[in-house]
Amino acid sequence: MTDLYPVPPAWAARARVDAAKYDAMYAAARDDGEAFWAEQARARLDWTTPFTRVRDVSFDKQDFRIEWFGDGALNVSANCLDRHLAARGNEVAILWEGDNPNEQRRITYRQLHEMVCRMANVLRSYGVVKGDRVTIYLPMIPEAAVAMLACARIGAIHSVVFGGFSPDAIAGRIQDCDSKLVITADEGMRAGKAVPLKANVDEALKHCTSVETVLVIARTGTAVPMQAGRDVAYADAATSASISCASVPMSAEDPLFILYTSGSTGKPKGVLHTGGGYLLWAAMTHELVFDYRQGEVFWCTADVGWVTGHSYVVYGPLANGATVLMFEGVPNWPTTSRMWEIVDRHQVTTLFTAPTALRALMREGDGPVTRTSRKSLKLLGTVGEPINPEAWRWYHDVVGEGRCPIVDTWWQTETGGAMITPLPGAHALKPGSATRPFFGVAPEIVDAEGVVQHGAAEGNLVIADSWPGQMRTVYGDHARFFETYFTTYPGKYFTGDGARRDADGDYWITGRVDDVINVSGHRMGTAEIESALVLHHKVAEAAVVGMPHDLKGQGIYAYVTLNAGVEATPELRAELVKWVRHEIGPIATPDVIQFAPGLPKTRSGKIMRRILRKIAENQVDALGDTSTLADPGVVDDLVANRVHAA
Ligand code: 6R9
Repeated sequence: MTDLYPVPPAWAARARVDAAKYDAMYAAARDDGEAFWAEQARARLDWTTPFTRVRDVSFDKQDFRIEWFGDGALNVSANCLDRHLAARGNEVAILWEGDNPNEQRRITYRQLHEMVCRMANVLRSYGVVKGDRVTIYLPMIPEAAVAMLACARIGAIHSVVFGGFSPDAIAGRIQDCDSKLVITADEGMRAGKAVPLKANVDEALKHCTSVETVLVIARTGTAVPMQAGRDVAYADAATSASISCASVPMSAEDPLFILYTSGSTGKPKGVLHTGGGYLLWAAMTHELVFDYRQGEVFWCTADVGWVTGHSYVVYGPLANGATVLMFEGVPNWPTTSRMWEIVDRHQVTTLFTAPTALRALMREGDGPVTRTSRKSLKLLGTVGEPINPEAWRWYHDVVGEGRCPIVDTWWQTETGGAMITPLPGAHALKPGSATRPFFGVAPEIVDAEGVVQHGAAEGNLVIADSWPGQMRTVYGDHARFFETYFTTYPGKYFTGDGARRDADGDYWITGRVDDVINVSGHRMGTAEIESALVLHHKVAEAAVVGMPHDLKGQGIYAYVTLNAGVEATPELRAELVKWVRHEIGPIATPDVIQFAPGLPKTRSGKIMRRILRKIAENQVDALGDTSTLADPGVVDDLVANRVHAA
């Protein structure tokens, strides 16, 4: 039997959306989407040119297009800043806490506006114009938000690269979109250790020809090598820059940003979002999913290098004039109470974090939590991976003392914002279920052939129609966009996730059904890790699959075939782990490397990952039919030499 946590009566009474209103709004968005979205877009955003067309969408190959509010114009930065100045200019936009708990900054909307205008002027002075790409490689400091909004202000397209990525990963992301300018910092700080951001950029740029300028923000103040003619200390450039900068009106369908994310094949793809529909989705979901009220302190722990940081640290909250908490450090440093101390220090009302962080903190016991107050909290949220019911209950009972509903938000880089999620005043909660679709979201469960399943069912999750926050293309490869998302089940957007719908109509996400693994809430393509491994001169072939992992959700299990004559040693195993960290970044660290003389292949040479997955999961009795393999004998060796994770 599933636990059911009904809507607390106080929430039903005060929330923006209660059960009846959810039903009415869901029906309105479904039955007359044009009117529903026109009203939302007018009410929530300021347009410099009002739109007359609401949507123009076809998921079919012949006339494939996705356009929302296409003849309207607006500026995203003006929507996040300028329009709040009159009423809320002196209220705090960003409350920042550094890695070091003694470092705090409070930035009002007026100050943020000035910082953004100044940086926008600096970007302009280095020749950045509308449509240019700017890569942002920064730690979690307010300047990361400033940089994003400065790009948006002048119509440049930002591509934020997570500060944990390696020089090679940065280089690939710069080359793919031909960035003209990079914004970075001397160093970042995490758990008391410096991260050499500028040095990583220097290394990356050895392989990039498009970059003309590198702006370096002084985070730690350490001296870093500066290349004459290319590198500029941001502080120097900013002193002479004006704090006023008119925002450029942009078509609603002009690109706002590119964010690279892993898929099942090839290199990470540049997910492209445009200004109008994306901002509407981020703002509306932020307000309604979290029932945000003016004056509350909203804390999303995601790094701005991920989509969650884009939508719920920067764009959604700032479009709503919210106060966001931005945290530079990690949840368990200097103490395992750090998260809860931050909640108390800044009177956080809403905490939005990832199951992997909760599992790690849960392991420390209740003490680090219960020695803090947490009275300010009213709502909790999770995102990034399925949450196991045990972690859900701990979050609910211990962190939230049973007072705070949990919104388990399912969505993707591609969707722009939350898609399937409870609304706290409307939906009874079930630990592990993302419950119901947001307004305008039409989820369907289909079988392998694409047949729509009704009632209680399990299968693949597709979305049958467009929503404003949907990605518009893969940067530079529109064919890949169509191919990746709209060909598996023609006429529908395929999420890559599996899901179950229970008899009440609630959705349970069961995880990826493609070759994407979810490590600590971070998406990794198995293909990316495989290509990193085979780059090593001793490796002939590699196959990577996910394995269950108590803390990370999924771990990385790599099968490696060495070149002839190379000896399989523990040293080589350690070297390969280091190699992958170096090629991609620490988040791609393999948990297990198993040396395999051969991989299970079909006669046509295709690796049968199903078998490799089962071995990694230690389900060696459930390997299924292996008779179609070219050499069934390899399986025995793989099973006999299975490596147990440390
Ligand atoms: C926002 C974000 C997307 C993938 C997605 C799914 C998994 C995200 C989830 C969840 C179960 C949730 N995922 N939220 N699975 N329950 N609440 O995480 O974007 O990095 O693109 O990852 O994450 O598998 O397909 P992204």
